[in-house]
Amino acid sequence: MQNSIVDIEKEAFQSIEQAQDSDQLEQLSIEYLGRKGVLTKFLRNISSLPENERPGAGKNANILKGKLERAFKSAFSKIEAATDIDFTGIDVTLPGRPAHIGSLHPVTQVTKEVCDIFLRLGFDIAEGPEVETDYYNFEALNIPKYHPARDMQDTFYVSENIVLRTHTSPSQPRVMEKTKPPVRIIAPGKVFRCDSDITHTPMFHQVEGLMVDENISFGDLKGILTTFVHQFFDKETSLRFRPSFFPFTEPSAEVDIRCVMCKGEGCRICSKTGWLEVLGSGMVHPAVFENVGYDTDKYTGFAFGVGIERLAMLKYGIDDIRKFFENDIRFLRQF
Ligand code: 2NL
Repeated sequence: MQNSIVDIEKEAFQSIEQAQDSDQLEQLSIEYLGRKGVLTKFLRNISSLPENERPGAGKNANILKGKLERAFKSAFSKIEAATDIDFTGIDVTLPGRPAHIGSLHPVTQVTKEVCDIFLRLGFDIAEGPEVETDYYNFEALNIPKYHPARDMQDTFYVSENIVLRTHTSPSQPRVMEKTKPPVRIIAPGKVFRCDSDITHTPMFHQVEGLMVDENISFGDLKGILTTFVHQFFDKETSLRFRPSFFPFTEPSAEVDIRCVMCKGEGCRICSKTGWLEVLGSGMVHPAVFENVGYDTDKYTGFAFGVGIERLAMLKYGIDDIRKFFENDIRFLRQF
């Protein structure tokens, strides 16, 4: 009987070693450790041994039982690991899966393009908070208390004196308060208005610009904005400066460009006028300079604002502003 436990051990370990897969191992484990297994039978037969052999045989059989349990466990995990790295199913001659390379959102691309043009002209970038005080969003810019733009119908109010900025202009008095002229800055970013239809989304993007120094004239405004339009669209694009009104500039001018679609013939895009409105601009109102402590006898300046989505729509021929914010990958992949 003592011999036979040694035989069982030898045989079992040999079989475990030779097992090819987990099914064979499973079978073996039933054969040795199962209810009717070799080891179970051996333990049951112990009572038929001479009395003095019984304790030793029982102990040895139980030791072997533990050994086999551990051996099966490790053999199972070895086989499992080997099956995991089974390279036989891979056809190395197949072409690789293409990596989908993302791209910048068209609004981001156009913002960068506009900023790059002004950076080359010597402007710095000024950024400010999207949640702004009533003071910087309206008061500092000479927008009077009962101006329609301050209405709750048009502006998102966070509290009585805090709004979601309706333009990026507030970044500019923030800079002027801290910096003496000359100042040449552009303020890109998100702006918010209570408005939503084919041409308006409650959030959109703007770039505003400001240039302040001694002797800055309307001629500088025309020169800089003409350079900008020629670089952004093309050198052949004509511009038209049309009188307008903004509370923060005087005089003010709307800047139109020759229609990029019909070149002035008149089409759906330009409502048959041959012109497209692209920028608002003007000479900074002296009240704005007084608010930031600039000497209005010494300094003059011009400012302008441009909508990024509108520029992108004109450049790429996009007809609905809402496409920018639907996150439709088929639309975004085109840029
Ligand atoms: C538009 C009009 C404009 C400005 C923005 C500005 C900023 C300061 C002082 C004076 Cl700090 N003006 N910004 C001036 C004229 C027009 O934007 O139609 N934007 C899309």
